Amino acid sequence: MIDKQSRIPVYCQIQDTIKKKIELKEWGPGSTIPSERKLCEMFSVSRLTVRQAIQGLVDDGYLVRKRGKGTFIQERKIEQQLVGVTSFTSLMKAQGKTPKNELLSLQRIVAPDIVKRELNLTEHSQILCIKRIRLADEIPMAIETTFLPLDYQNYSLEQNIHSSLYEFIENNLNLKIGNAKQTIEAGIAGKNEAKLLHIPVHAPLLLINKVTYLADGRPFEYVISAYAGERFKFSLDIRRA
Ligand code: 16G
Repeated sequence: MIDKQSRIPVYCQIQDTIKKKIELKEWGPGSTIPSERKLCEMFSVSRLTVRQAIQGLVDDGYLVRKRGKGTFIQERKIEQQLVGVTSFTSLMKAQGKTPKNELLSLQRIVAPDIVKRELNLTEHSQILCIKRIRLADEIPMAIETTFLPLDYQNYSLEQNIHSSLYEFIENNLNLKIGNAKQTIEAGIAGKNEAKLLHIPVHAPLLLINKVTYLADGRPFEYVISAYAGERFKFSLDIRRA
């Protein structure tokens, strides 16, 4: 409990107590914290001290304020280690989450120039363009637009699109996925992304462009994704150059 004689400032002691509650999941991710009045009673301190403690925890990313709704425990971000080519489905399963897709559109289109270039396609090549929202435990993580050469259309991809694309490619088409190259950039959500990802307009996004190759070196997908920055992070181990 709070020791007012201690040399540790009272607001820091409150922060430590709250951090412990978050760590022990006494206060679970996504739930609201008690009202200011309750916190004042709980710690026998003034509103000013409670506010100072809460502000620090918001600044450090433990808590998040949602306008008109209150202050919430920040959800832990999902982390993707950039070590190997993984599918969204297997990444979520490995983290104990239930993956889900919402199909926004599936179209045959003439390949945009960048896709033609990256997938080594000829002029006027038609491709499959699949737009999906990728969810984990019903929470939208990313909007993913995948461009695939049309050879895949003959293999009932349309019927399988609600499950894993990588499983379909490896299991149904007997192809082996190899390596990938990708870029990650910062972005902000426009109206459409905000609506689809359930985040505020101007919230941070991680924008990824990726080309994935089969084990034999043929490029087989070009993917553009927008991940909700507040829910996702990428990590990698690096060595001294
Ligand atoms: C991941 C990949 C994406 C791939 C998808 C397949 C990244 C940044 N993106 O989201 O390129 O198309 O997984 O997922 O790694 P699926 O097999 O679950 O459909």
